[in-house]
Amino acid sequence: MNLLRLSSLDPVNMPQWRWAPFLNHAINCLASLNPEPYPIAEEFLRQEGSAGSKSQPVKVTTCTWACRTNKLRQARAACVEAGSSASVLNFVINPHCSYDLPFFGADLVTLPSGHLLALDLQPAITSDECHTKQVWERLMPIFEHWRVRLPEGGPIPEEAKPYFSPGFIWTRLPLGSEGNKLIDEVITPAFSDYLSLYLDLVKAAAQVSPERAAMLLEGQKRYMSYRAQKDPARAMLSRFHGSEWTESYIHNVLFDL
Ligand code: DBV
Repeated sequence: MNLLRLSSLDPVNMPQWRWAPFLNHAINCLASLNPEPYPIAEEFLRQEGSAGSKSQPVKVTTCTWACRTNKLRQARAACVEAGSSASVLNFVINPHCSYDLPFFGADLVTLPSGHLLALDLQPAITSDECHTKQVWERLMPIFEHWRVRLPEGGPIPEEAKPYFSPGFIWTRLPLGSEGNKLIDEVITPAFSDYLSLYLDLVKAAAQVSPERAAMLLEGQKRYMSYRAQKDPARAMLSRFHGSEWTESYIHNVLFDL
C-alpha cells in the first residue's frame, strides 16, 4: 500500500479513522465546484507520530486534505487518527473575501472521555445584517430540527461568541452505542444539511465591491487569528508531533490567512 500523499486532493488513507465517512461526503459535495489542489508542504500532508506510554505506545497519523475553487480560498480538513487516544476531523471552509459568505466549520472530536461535536456556519463579521441575515434565516430551521435530539455541549468562552452563529450545534456524546446512534441519526444528516446549505450559498454568491471585500477580509483575519491563538488542539498536536511542527501547522496550514 502506498501511503505517500503527493497532493492535498489525494485520498486520506487512515484505517480505523472514525470520521472518514464525513470527509468522503464533503469531498463528494465539493467535487461539483471544480476543486484544485491547495499547496501544502509534504510534512503536513501526512505526519506520523506516537502517543500513549512507553510500554504501550499508540501510533498517531495526522493528514491534511485541502482544495480551493474560484469562490473558496481554502477548504481544508485536519484529520487525526490515534487509536483509542483520539480521532478528529476538523473541517473549515474559508471563502474568498470577495463573496459575502460565512465560514463552514466542523469540529468532530473523539477522545477517551467521549465525543465533542461542533458544527456551524460562522460569520466573518457580526456588525451587519447583509452578512448574517440571509444565512441565519435558512440555517435556523435546520438547527432547530436537529438540536432537539442532542444534549447541550455546555458553556463556551464569552470571547468566542462573536465567531458563532445562533445555529451553532455543540454537543458532547458518550462513546459506545448510545453516542454512535446519535452520530448516525443526527450528526451525520446535520453535517450533510449544513454543508448542503453552505454550498448552495456559495453557488449563489455574487462578487461584492472592493470596499466590502476589504471589510470581509478584516473580519476573516480576526476570525483566523482567534482560531490560531486559541486552537483547542494545540496541546494534543504538540504531544503527538512536537511543538515546532504544531505551531507551523496551525499558523501556516490550518489558519493561514
Ligand atoms: N480543533 C481545531 C483543530 C483541531 C481541533 C484544528 C486538528 O480547531 C480539535 C484538530 N477540538 C479539537 C480537540 C479538542 C477540541 C475542543 C482535540 C479537545 C481539546 C481537549 O479537550 O483537550 C469547537 N472544539 C473543542 C472545544 C470547542 C470546539 C468549543 C472545547 C474547547 C475547550 O473545552 O477548551 N472548534 C471549536 C469550534 C469550531 C472548531 C466552534 C468550529 C465549528 O473547529
